[in-house]
Amino acid sequence: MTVTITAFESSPDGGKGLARDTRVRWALEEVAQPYEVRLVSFSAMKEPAHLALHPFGQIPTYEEGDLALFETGAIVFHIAEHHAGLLPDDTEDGANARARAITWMFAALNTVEPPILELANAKLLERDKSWSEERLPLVEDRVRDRLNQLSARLGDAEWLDGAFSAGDLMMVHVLQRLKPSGILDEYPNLSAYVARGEARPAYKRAFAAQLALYAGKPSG
Ligand code: GTB
Repeated sequence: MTVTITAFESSPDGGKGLARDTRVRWALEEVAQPYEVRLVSFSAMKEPAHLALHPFGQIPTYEEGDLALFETGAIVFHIAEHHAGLLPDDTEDGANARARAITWMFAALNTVEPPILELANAKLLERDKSWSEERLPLVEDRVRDRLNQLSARLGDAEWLDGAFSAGDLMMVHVLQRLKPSGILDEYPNLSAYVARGEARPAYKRAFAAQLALYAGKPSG
């Protein structure tokens, strides 16, 4: 059945892979599933047709036959559950490892991503406020608190828990958002972890696909 995802018609990052359709593309590439992309403008995202798919008027969405999903966590989990390659097998031996990989997906989205988004918003939306300069170091330190903990857990391991999983996919994409801040460079093992994710052929294909849409075009 054809899978169709939505992405920005015009991406604010000009194709640096930071918009969240990249993590869905990456998951589909990891499990070798073809997909189509429907591009949506910022105004179309807030119109009834798109709101029926995504109640918050965002991208990405995922359609497959009768199924329509939103939220990248749910979408990547769905892909991982239905195709081999992103989660350990649900066998007696693999069940615990599978549960731990899913835990890392939630940790990426619920524990690591929020302070990173807070930093992105502080830089993007609050720079002109009188209190911005005073607040920014506090927000940056909240990111560092999480990265200190994540870095300690990862240590010199290749991936978060054994083989590469949907948990790593999600964590790497969440951490990428920090690159412009320079904070990731303070953590050599996390920088190397992100680089390992980016070196995966599936990631490269996903990145190239979104770059091909936006490179050289004015960002929206
Ligand atoms: N929790 C949702 C999920 O994980 O699916 C969040 C989805 C979301 O934030 N979507 C954003 C969106 O549609 C695009 S990815 N925004 C439009 C809106 O809310 O009106 C966020 C994003 C956008 C741009 C960059 N960038 O240019 O660097 C990075 C990330």
